[in-house]
Amino acid sequence: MDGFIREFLRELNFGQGVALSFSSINDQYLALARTVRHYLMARWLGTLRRQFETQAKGVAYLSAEYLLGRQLGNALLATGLTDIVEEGLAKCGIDLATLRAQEVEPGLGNGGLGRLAACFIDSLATMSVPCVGYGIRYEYGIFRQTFEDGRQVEQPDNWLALGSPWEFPHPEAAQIVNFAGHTETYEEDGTVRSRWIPGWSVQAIPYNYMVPGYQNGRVNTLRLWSAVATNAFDLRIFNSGDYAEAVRAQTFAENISKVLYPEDSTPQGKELRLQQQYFFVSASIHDFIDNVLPADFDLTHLPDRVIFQLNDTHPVIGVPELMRVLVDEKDFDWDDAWEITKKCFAYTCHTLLPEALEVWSVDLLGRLLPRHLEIIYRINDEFLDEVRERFGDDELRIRRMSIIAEHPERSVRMAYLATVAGSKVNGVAELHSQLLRDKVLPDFDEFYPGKFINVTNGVTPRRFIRLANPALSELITDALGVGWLTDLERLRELEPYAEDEEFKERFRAVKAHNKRRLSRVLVDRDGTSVDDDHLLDVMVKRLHEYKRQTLKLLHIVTLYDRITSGEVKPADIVPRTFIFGAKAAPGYRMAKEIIHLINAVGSVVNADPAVEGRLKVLFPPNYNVTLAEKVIPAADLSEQISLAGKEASGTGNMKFALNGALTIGTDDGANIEIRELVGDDNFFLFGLLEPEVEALYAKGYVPSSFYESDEGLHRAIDMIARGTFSGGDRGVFDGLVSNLLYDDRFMALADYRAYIDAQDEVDKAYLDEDRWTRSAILNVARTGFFSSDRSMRNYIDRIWHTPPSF
Ligand code: KOT
Repeated sequence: MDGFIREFLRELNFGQGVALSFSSINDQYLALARTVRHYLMARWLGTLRRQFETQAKGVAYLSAEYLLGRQLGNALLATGLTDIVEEGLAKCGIDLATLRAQEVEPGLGNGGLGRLAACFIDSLATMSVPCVGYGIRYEYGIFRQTFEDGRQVEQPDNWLALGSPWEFPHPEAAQIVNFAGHTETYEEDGTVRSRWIPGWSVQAIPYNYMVPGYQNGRVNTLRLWSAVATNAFDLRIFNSGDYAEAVRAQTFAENISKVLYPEDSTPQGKELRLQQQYFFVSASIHDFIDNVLPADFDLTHLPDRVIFQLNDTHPVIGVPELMRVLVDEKDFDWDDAWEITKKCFAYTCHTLLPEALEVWSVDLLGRLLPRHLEIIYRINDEFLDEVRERFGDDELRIRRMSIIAEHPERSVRMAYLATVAGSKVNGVAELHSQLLRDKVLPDFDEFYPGKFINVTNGVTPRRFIRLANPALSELITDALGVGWLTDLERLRELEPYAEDEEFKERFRAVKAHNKRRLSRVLVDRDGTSVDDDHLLDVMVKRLHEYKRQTLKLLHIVTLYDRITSGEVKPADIVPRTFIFGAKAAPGYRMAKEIIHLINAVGSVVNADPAVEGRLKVLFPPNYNVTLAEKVIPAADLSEQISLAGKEASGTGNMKFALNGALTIGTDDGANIEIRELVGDDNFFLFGLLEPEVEALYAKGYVPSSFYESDEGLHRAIDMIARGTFSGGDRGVFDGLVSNLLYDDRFMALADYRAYIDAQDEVDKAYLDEDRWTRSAILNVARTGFFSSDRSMRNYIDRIWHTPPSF
């Protein structure tokens, strides 16, 4: 420990340039972070050296998003230094928790997709599998959400402002990324070839981040790219003397990595977004070839050294990029290049929503990446020839399967390109993978037998159990001993403890402790709190109509109606605190109205003395990974209520179950697998099944008919429409109410009654404390399957074939 104190003080004095007695919390945090990263450095260098020596095959995970969460706690856990550091700091009069709270989390993702990438790289490091994560170092991550009069307001997330001790810039390893210009043909050895004359370029500067394995001496790398103007820009400008133009050009280049697009599952097709995608993918592929492979490497063997995993379609432009590198830069024959490329990519699809499937207009793509468009056309021509060979001139089928869509405008279907190029295509939960094959890409499934597989998502137990829930972790370790954190199926051994009175008592104490901890956090950040004796009912996820936050609201309004109408006495209802956490895409109007309504209902319900404090609605702004780590361990009830067939998987659902919350959920995404594992008695299922949803759409869904025929629903909607939550103003939520009554694309009204009935069952179950605790323990014991270590094992065995390399 003395060694630690010495190093910490040295960082503070010589790194930060301040004496302990004059240092700010931020000084102390930065010095501590740098001290901890010193401990990881030898392991990092060792990992890189061994990787180079063994030349083992590795994963290059390509993702436009990484939602990492805070780094300090995870680094301490990985190194096993937490206790030493805590004691050492205490000797200096410093509280470790205060320094941990100083860290601003890198919010370089929107939600599930970005968080999944972070869980996956954690698991790969912990399993000693070679992996480089590639992405973008956004200067501004996901916006900081505030509320003004209950409405969402977005503030810039300046996460780098106070210094970023976890990153290592490497300007000397910059890559040049070209854009625009034109192509020209030329003749060489009697063959006509094409080459790209780019119009402009930017530099991609890599920033490396450590990805420490859990106490295994291994540290992998996350490499995020930052855009800066090229020297050519500077020179031209210097010479022209036009300083204003110089600065404008610089800004133009640097805009590429300036800000994360805050759309989740609704790509906007903006040019800057395509620039971002090509920027990081091109830099990453070149980086792998130039810096990871030895100088004399024969790229014919590239598939033996790397698999580029495409995290949804955002990096798919990497397919024509690798073709371009091989054919145009490395002189490969087209067919040979295509054989190599097909083996080097695999594609994960994360959605089914038609509006989330990315397409780029040919016009835009051709302007920004003219050579890539040519390559895509040729890939498509050859692919469609193969289709014709198999199925004859079936024009409808050709049109359906073409990578190029003709309507409403000529465009490139990125999911099709990924499917044609990928060695495997995977969905993220059983139902999702099935629907992907049956509904979204059935022609491709028929054409490529065996290409489509399922790998159900997972979450890292290091962050979401051990770090987020130390009290539960201690209880588990007391029962099972060590080792479960890297072998999560061992949680099964907890099953007998579901009948053990002493264990149950301790389990309840853990929940109560976590609720009080959350309450303190909420008091500090928002001046709100959670009551000890309330059932804590939580819905935290992006705001999206398909996720149906509105259905949750209809439940709350119904309970409120039961009280205010005198139907039930407050004392006779189970007291509940509802917590919402949700950001809406800034341009998504309906989502923003729903946020406004949640806050409006909260204001009225929380302030109404008739409720006698039995219901409470909290909506802490700016839900992020840091808040998730406090909210999830405190929850009793996990709301996973998307319309069946719409949520690809969900990963929040897994985090709640692993932390001993019971789920109320539809038959959707990974909920299905959770329910199969925990058993029907320990899960509150409700709602239409996916085929029933399809049948109802087909028959013609009339939401107002449900409103007409269900009194509770009628009354709840009328309360909103009448202005109960808007000071009597009927106009405020009119758009939302009309949408529910006349459109309701995600069938909230159709599922209302089933949902209310299931919630009434929840109340009954909660009153039986013993039964509830038993179910909660069984949820923990039976959901070890959802470790991202298991997901990674599936990818390794079935897609990547990248064994551990020690
Ligand atoms: C975003 C843009 C385009 C296509 C898909 C997305 C997307 C999907 N973003 N997040 N997702 C979520 O990914 C999670 C991880 O697989 C899933 O658990 C979740 O259901 C998706 O909605």
